[in-house]
Amino acid sequence: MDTSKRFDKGNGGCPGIQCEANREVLCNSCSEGVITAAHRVQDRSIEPCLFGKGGTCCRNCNMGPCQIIEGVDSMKGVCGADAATVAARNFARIVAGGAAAHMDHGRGVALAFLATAKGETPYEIKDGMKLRETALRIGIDPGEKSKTDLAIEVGEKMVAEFGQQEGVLSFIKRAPAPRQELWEKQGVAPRGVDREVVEMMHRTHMGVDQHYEHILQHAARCALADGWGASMIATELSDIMFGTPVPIRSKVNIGVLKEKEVNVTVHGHEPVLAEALAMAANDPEIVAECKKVGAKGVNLAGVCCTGNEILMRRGLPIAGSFVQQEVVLATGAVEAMVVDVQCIMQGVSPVSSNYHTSLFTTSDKAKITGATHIPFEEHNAMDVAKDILKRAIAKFPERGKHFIPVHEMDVVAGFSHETINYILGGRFRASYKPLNDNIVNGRIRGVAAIVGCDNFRVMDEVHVELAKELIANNVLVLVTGCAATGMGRAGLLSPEAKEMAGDGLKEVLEAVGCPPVLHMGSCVDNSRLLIAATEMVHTGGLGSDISEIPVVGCAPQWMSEKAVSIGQYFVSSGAYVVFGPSFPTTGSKKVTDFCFNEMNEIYGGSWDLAVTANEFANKMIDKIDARRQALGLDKKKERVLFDMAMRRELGSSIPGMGCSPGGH
Ligand code: SF4
Ligand code: MSK
Repeated sequence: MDTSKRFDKGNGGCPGIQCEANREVLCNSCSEGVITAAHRVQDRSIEPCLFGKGGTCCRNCNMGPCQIIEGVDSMKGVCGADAATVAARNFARIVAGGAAAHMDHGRGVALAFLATAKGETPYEIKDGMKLRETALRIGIDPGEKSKTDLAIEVGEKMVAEFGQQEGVLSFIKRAPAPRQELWEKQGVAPRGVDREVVEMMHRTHMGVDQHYEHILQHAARCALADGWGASMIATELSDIMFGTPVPIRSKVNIGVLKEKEVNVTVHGHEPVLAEALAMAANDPEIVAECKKVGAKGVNLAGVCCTGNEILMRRGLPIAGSFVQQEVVLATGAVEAMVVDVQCIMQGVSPVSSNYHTSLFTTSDKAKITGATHIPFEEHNAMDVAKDILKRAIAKFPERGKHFIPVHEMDVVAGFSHETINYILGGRFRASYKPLNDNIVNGRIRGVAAIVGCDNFRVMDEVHVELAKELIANNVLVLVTGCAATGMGRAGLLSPEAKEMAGDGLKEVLEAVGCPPVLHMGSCVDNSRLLIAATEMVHTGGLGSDISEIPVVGCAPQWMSEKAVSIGQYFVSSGAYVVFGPSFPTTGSKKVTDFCFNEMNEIYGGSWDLAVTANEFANKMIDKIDARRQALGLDKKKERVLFDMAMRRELGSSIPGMGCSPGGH
C-alpha cells in the first residue's frame, strides 16, 4: 500500500505545504530560487525504496546489501537470513538509534545538572521541591541536606545510571507494580541506559541474534531504557534546573519573527543552549549592542523541540516545527539560526546562504558544512551565548529583501504532570482524582496522546484533523513535539478551542479552565505522559495497570527514529499506539503480526497502523471504548462521525480561528 502523499504544485510553481504561512513564504519573491525539502520531496527520483520501507533490505554485512521477500526462498540473504530476521533487526536498530538520541540528550542534561549543582555554570537549581521529591524517588534521603549537597548527590546518581551494568534503572520503580513485575518476568527491565543500546547493536550485528521475537524483546528493553530512563532523567533534571513548567501564554508560527528586532532562531533539542541564549538576550551589553544597529532588541524564537522547551518554561514563541525549519530562513528576516542536535536538516545551510543569515553549530557532536562552529558547553555558556548574539546583531543592518507572514496563533503551553495535578485538584488536594472521576462518569471518554514529528511525505494536517475529531468525541488530548506546534498553529492550544469539544469534555474544561489539547513539551517529555498514565492508575478506579486505563497514543506523521523508540516504550508500558502513514516492518508479516498482535498478549499494549485522520480516530476511540467496557464503565457511547463539511464548520465556529492550520 502506498501511503505517501505528494505536495501539489501551488500557485506559480511554488510547492504546496502544510500551512498557509509556509505557502506564503515559499510563494513570495523573497524566496525565489531557494530550494527546500518541500521542493525536493516532489522529485520522483527520491521515491522511497519498497524494500527499505518495509524493513527487508539488509546491509549488515558486505555480502549484501540483500533485498529479501518473505516466503520466497530464492529471496533470502546470502547468509540465509529471512525477512522476519531482517525486518526485526532493522526495527530494533531504529529503536536503538532513536533511544540513543534521547540517551545522549539525557546524559548532556545530567552532566549540566551536576555541574550546576557544583556552582560551575550560570544556571541554578530552581525547583527545590521537585529536587527533594526526585531524591526520594531514586532512593536518596533528603533529610537535612542542603540544596547543593542534595543536588550533587542526585546528579551523581543520575549520571551513574548511564554506565550502570546491573540492577534496574531508578525511575522504573515509578511504574505501576504489576508492570514492573511483568517487565521482570519478561526479562526486559533495563539495567543501564547505555548498556541496552550497545547490546541492541551487538545482537543485530551479522550472525548474532536471529530469532525475530527475541530481537524484538530486546528492542522493548532498549526503548524502556529510553522512556523510563534517559528521557525521564532529562525531563526531571531539566525541570529542577530550569523550572517545572506551569501554564504560560505565547505564540507560534512564522509570524512571530519581528520586523524591528534581531531575529535569532534556536533549533534542535537540548535546553541548556537555549536557556543560556534566553538569559543573555536581556543582558545590558546585548541590549546596548542592539541599540547601536537600530534594533529594538533580540527576538529569540524556537524551532522544533528547542522551541517546545523555551515555550514551556519561558513563554518564548515558536517560529516553526520540523517542516518549517527551512521556510523560517526563507523569510530572509532571520539574522542567525543556532542549532545543537537532532532534526536539523542539512538543507538549512544552503537556504541560509541565500541570505545574510548566519548558521551556527554548537555541539561537539554535530557540524554542518557551511555553518560556523562555536563550541558550547555549560561551563562557558554565557560567553558563548553572548558571542553568538553579538554576531547575530552585527548581521541586522545587512537584512535585505524579506517577508514575514502575518500568521501567528495564541497558545497556552506548560502542562507538566505537576501542573495537571494542581489544576485538577488545587494546591491543597492536588490529585488526578477529578480526571479519573470524569472518566468514570463518562464526561471524559478517555485520554489520547498525539506525539511526534511532522513529515514532508504527509500533505494533510492529520494531527489537527484527528485532534478535532477526538475532542468532539470527549477524548482529552495530550500533545508533545512538533505535533504540538501544529496544534498550536491551528488554534487547538487555546482555551477558546474548548468550543470544539463534546459536551462532557467541554463541561470539565470550563470548570478547570484549560484547553482541550494540553501541550506537555518536547520529545523527551513524552516521559511526562508515562508519569501521567501511572498517576491515573495510582489514583484508582481505572484498573491496576496502564494496560487497563482508557488511554491511547499515536504518531500520525512520524519521521524520526526517536518516534519509534517512543512508540515502543509506550507499547511495552501497556499502551495501544497507532503510527502512520507507514510502519517500518510491513515487508514481514511475521514481524508485523508480532508488533500488532502478539505484543498485546505480552504487554497488553500493541502497535497499529492508520493513514487518514478518520482512520486514526476510529481505531483510537474503539480501543478507548473497549477498555471502558472491560472496566465495566459502559453503556455504549454515542459517536460523532465526522465529514469534511463538519470539520470546516467546527473550525470557523470559533472567533478568530479559521480552518486553516496557518492561523492568523
Ligand atoms: Fe545479506 Fe545476511 Fe549480510 Fe544481511 S547479514 S547483508 S542478509 S548476507
Ligand atoms: S523535534 S523528533 S521532528 S517531534 Fe523533537 Fe519534531 Fe519529531 Fe524532531
